[in-house]
Amino acid sequence: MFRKAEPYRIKMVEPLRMISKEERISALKEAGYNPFALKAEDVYIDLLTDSGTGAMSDQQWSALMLGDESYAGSKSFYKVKDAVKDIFDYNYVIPTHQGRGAEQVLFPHLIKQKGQYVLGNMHFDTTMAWIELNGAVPVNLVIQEAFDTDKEHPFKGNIDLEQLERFIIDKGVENIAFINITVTCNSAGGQPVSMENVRGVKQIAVKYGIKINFDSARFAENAYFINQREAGYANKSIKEIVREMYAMGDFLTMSAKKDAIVNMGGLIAMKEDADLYADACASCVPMEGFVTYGGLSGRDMECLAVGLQEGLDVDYLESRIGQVEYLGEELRKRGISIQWPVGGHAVFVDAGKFLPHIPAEQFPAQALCNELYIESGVRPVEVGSLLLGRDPETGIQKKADVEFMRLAIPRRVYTDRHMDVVIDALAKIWERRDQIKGLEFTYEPKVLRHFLCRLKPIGE
Ligand code: P61
Repeated sequence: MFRKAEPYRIKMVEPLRMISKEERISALKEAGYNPFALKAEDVYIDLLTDSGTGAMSDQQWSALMLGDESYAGSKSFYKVKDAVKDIFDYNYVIPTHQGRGAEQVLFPHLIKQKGQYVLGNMHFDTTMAWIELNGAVPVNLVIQEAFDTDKEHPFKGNIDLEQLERFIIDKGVENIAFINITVTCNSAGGQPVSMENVRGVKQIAVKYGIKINFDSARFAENAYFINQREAGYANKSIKEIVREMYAMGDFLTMSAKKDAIVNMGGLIAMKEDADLYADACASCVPMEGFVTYGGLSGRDMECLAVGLQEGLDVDYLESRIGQVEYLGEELRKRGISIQWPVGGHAVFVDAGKFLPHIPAEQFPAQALCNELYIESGVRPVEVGSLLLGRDPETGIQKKADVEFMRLAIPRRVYTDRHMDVVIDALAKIWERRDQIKGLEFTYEPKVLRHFLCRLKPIGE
């Protein structure tokens, strides 16, 4: 198939340096076999995350100069508010410093009593943490197909509607705090949620009087997949699709560091709930800052207002998701299992299939991340049992449904030649995969351990 080139050209560059293999081996040892502890300058191609790592456009850099740094009522805030109204048709907007800031401010007002459930496709880890810190229980109800990486399904981020309704009936509607739909579903591999599925969730939500939040980090990529894969949407614009979807929700939280292509920022927005907005405003002031800046400078908000619109550009989305597809398809051609079809922001390699001799409690995906760094200086991230952690009651290591190594692609940053480096390196590792060893802890923090833990290869 003919693939167009990137719909932009490069005006500014940032040099990259590849240190020697010996230096990489010692850098990783020093980092306790945890790529989070590597110095970024020792990384050649950084695929740790697509969060806050995108390249801003000339329009965004120009907007930055217009930042209104007024403490209250900044002009830049009203530009963000207008963009949110235009794209999502939500009336109330609160900026936050990033996605977890939005969760921190909003969730206490949605969780009315301890022990309530928050139902969703798959909550991301910080989202799960803020649900739990507010005394509620996160429940993942993504469809089973999400866990079968080789299975073809266009919307592996969908919620299992039968399970959703059964859960509400079993536990009682008074015990459900809200429904949280994550678009795209990061933990399942950047997998999209279909419009039909959201319609189904909405029907159930209306039937039982439950509110819907959209965790909106990758809302534009999700809309692009609907445009590409769902019947009836091929001729609709990305914005029309976003509006149709968000009309079915009540509020949104957003890490703007992804699809809104800014290096820092987040949002809360409500469609029409003025009381909830007032409550969230009251929490925002002590937590994030005054309600017209919420942890962001005026210039940050200028870039955000522009980025929200740029993220909807269909040529950009085609090129971006085309690059993720290119990486995924080339790996598959070499026999490597990935979450298929590829998601929006990353290729998720099935490390359980790559390294079947390493059990979950020795973290096969983390072992593969480390091997890729040593081979090529590429830094991926583990999304498997290491990230999942232990059962808080029993202390037993939980086993992830799939041991993923995530190769997250920053927006507008790397070329396909960078992807070729990743492909060649993984193909080499594939040839000697049976020599790779599992890992054990030398230091294990209690909460969100994957950021700060230290490990060593078994037997060393
Ligand atoms: C990521 F290693 N994601 O994917 P904040 N919702 C969703 C997210 O994907 C998300 C947030 C909320 C990250 C950053 C990250 O253990 C990790 O702006 C669907 O990061 O606060 C963030 O948004 C939170 C990487 C987060 C991690 C936690 O790479």
